[in-house]
Amino acid sequence: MSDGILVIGTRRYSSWSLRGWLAVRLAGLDVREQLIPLAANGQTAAIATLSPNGKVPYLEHRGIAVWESLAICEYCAEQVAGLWPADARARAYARSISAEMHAGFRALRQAMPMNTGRDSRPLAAGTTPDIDADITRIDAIWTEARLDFGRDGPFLFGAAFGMADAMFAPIVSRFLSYGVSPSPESQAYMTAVRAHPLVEEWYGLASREPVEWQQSRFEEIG
Ligand SMILES: N[C@@H](CCC(=O)N[C@@H](CS)C(=O)NCC(=O)O)C(=O)O
Repeated sequence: MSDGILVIGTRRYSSWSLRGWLAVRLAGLDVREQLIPLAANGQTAAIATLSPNGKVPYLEHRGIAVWESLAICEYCAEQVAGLWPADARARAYARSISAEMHAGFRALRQAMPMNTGRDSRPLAAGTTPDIDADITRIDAIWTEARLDFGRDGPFLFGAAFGMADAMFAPIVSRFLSYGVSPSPESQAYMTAVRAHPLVEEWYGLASREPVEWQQSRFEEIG
């Protein structure tokens, strides 16, 4: 018998689910996964009956309910040590960029929705100044974190893939599938994130989802 349940949406598209799922797996929580295919209108009725905010990811662990991906990351980081950096300055930076991710980059997220099955190609319509500003800021975050805190490994804070990496993993996915080419430092980071076993597992599971779950609003982006 497991300790609870993690509710997620279609793996191919649900970037917030990926963040919550990575957090839960990094913490090693023993929870059952319930996957609810996302509805084309963005208001999936079955999610509304389970999750307080009507969105995924949603976690119930030992009777405790947690929603919002960043809150799930914090809850998971309370369960095992090491998922935020040990050093206070690095930890403050990791939390700040994770909160910035949770709250922002709207132009990029809207124009380039996560689609793990998309063949890598730039947006046919090109980018806008707002999208470019998001890309520039993310590139700066990754580069600064890698150079300041991450020198002993391939991830933002070094050798261990942690909560900040979980928060940015869907951005890595977007950059890869929409042909975004940031700095060489950021590109090396993207390669490392994509190759992480948990990210690889997510992509593998996503690739085996029924084709009926695919949505034209995501698949037909040029
Ligand atoms: N701020 C929320 C965002 C969660 C979110 O928007 N999830 C989307 C899927 S990626 C969702 O559940 N949408 C409702 C739906 O598609 O029915 C979080 O961080 O968890």
